[in-house]
Amino acid sequence: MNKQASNWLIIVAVLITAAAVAALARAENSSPQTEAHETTPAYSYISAEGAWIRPTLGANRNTAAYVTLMNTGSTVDRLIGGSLPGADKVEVHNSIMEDGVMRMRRQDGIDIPAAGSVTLMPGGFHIMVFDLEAPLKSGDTVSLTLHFENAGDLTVKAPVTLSAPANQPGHAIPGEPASTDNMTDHTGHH
Ligand SMILES: [Cu+2]
Repeated sequence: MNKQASNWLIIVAVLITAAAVAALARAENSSPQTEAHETTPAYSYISAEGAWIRPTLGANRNTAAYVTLMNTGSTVDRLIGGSLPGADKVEVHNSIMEDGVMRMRRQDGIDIPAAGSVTLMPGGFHIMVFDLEAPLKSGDTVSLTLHFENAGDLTVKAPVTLSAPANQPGHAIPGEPASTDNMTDHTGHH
């Protein structure tokens, strides 16, 4: 075999090896999808921590949920809504003090800054849940799905509790009211 022919053989062998490595990499990436992946991405730059939701009070079927949202990405993303099994509607809200009265306003979204985080807590941003089929009781847990403009859907487990769990932002400080939210503000809201 002359030198030129053997050089060609080496090049062909290298190309075949590269193709085989690429095929292997593809095979590893296309592992079978599980149910959970439909709503929760295997990896996302958006993550959530310390979600919780208030129990319903009396005949009221509206409530509010809170969570800390983290963005490890390099661009801003936006929480634009959500869904909860058994709830008619989920909206993004803010609480605003107007003439000494706390009112709630629907928001188009809440920006989660690049490499930053936002904490939803009583008296500020919250996730408003409307018209639940059944009351929520303390001690239960719900699966709350959050819709993000870029990251898509993220489903979090949220315990049903009257105030933020200990060590979570918004946890009531002894001697201070647990919350300034007033759910009755939502009567006639929809
Ligand atoms: Cu609200």
